[in-house]
Amino acid sequence: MIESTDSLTLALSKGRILEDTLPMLARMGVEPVEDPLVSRRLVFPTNHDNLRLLVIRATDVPTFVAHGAADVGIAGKDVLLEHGGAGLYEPLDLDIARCRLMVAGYPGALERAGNRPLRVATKYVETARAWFARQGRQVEVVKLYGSMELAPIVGLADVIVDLVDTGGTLKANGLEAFETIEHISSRLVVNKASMKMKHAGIDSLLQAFASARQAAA
Ligand code: PRT
Ligand code: MG
Repeated sequence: MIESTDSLTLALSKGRILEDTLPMLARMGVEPVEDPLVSRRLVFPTNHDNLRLLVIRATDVPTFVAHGAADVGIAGKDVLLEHGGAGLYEPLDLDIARCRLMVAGYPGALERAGNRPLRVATKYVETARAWFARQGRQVEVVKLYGSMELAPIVGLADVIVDLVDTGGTLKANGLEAFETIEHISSRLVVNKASMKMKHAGIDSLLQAFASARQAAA
């Protein structure tokens, strides 16, 4: 299915993106040498001599691709917004791992902060700053790497900016979602130099992903 002599490296991330990507790869006829869901390998040759997979942290995917350590990658729009996208093309929305990036907190938290700067806990520092700047609201951002939902509970922040899927995590912690910053799904990203130098290979990989996405719809 993927026909070209160009050697390609595809960066994937552990967790839910990998779980949603592996069935697409299977539909494309791509089989890793070992199951990435259980193996501790970081590099996976595949049944295609010219395609290998890297399995890395979600937030590292744009970095690997922008530097050319991988030609192509799959990353959440949340991660891409925060990275800024320099050095990357984003040619395809794979429509997997969907969720929303939202502002959330205890009911009434935005009003209760009054006119003082709003304290915002998030892993998405740049995206949150830009959002509140557009609203004309002053903020103090506290950077966290996980469990954002805990911040309002322990008084670390008035609100959080985090991903919401079912809303179950917010609800279980007595929090509610206020507004949607962005609808999120995972995107295929391509290194700008690779797009030129390995055009045939990347084009064939893109076509294969586009067909696999349609087959899933
Ligand atoms: O674990 P690590 O730090 O390496 O990375 P990670 O935790 O970001 O990885 P992973 O696999 O959890 O998420 C990777 C990507 O999946 C994100 O960048 C998003 O693009 C996408 N995604 C889709 C999500 C969710 N849905 C999601 N619901 N990522 C995280 N969540 C979390 C959310 O942060 C919150 O804690 O799930 C919780 C909310 O879910 P609900 O269903 O209770 O609302
Ligand atoms: Mg995680």
